[in-house]
Amino acid sequence: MHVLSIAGSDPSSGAGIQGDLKTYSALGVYGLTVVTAITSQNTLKFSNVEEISAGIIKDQLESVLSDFKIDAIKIGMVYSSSVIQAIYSKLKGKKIPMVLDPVFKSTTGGVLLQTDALPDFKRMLVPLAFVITPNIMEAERLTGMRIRTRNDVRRAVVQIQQMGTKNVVIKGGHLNGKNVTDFVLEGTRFYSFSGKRTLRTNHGGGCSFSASLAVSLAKGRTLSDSVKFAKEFTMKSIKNSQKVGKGIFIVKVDNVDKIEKDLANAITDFSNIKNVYKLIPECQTNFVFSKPSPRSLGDVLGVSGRIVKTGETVTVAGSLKYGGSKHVASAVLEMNRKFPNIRSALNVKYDARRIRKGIAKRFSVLSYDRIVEPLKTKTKEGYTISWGIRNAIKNAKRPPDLIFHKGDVGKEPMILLFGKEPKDILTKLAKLV
Ligand code: PXL
Repeated sequence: MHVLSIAGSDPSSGAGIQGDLKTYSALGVYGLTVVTAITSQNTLKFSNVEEISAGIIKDQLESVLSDFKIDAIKIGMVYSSSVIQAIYSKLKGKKIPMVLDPVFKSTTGGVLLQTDALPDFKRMLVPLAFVITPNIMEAERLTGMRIRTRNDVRRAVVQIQQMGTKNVVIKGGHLNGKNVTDFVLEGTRFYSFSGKRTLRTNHGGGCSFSASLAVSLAKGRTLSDSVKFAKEFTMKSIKNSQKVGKGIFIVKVDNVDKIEKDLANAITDFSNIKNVYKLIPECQTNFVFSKPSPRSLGDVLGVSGRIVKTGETVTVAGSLKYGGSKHVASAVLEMNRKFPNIRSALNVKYDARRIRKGIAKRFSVLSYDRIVEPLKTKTKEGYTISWGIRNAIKNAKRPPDLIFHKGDVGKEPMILLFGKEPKDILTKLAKLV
């Protein structure tokens, strides 16, 4: 998964390009960057800024757009009309979901958008955006309205949407109240999310919100799920913010879901194995990781569209979802009942040489025979694998590393690898190939 940030450089690494990259790493996606301006600032003061020329902005965009499949774009600090026009010329007509974060002023007071650039910002960038994410002050500048009440917000989101964006999120942190409410206009639906206020002036919160929102949209989640996710991610990063320099605190981003981060990293490593396509069976591959003590498929994270063979490479089709896998996840559920430490599994193409290698490496190797499966489970979709695993481990004293079966009429033989975490499975796999 690749997410592109078009934003300014912040040498204190709390916000801007550097902050975005930290968010992308924390969430297990690959971050690409196009730098629009270089600021000089620290946690005490904003001292200077210089924009990047339109030519180099277009070249940077060309470089990333021509090489990578980009799943979402976040636009942050754009500073000048010339930068805005360069971005617009390369992105207009592109069908990539864009999150536009209107950053006008830094936490320490620096100018991040020149006053005379606001009309081009509204005219060119807002219509490109799938969603725009102003805070109250930024929404006031975009609309020219004073925003103090929920009713004001309601009028402002409509006015901003009329500038051409599909959806609007107004971050309500600067409105008075015990709670912080974020407001969403999704198409014609207006709704809000409230959460406890974290009282701490911080640097980087806005960027971590828009960057994590872009990640979630890249993964194919709905806008409302993505806003909820970004809000939780950002609240946590503000709560964990640290005094790194002498002035204001800098947010500390961390993945809300370590299970997802570990699985996403392992899938990236799996996809990069040399000749990995030879490991993919006809029914394709899934790689799953469950929560501790899973009760149902909904507790097991997997790839919703599987990892599929595409010529001599593989493609991760779909996104990581709890409940995203049926078969491999059923195997983990069954295994976990007897061996609670085992929470991850991967299926790969059957090859007798791989079984022999596993045995030679002293793996615990078990198998089951689909031919002797009772009709009762055979005819129930999704039950075969649970039956098979249950049978294979019936007399096992220690958890198996590998379980295989040799198929049945019309059923492909298969190897399943098991481990405590996804990275254990990759270690085992490396010994088989
Ligand atoms: O948080 C907004 C922001 C974005 N980009 C850069 C910044 C800031 C805030 O200081 O410096 C480069």
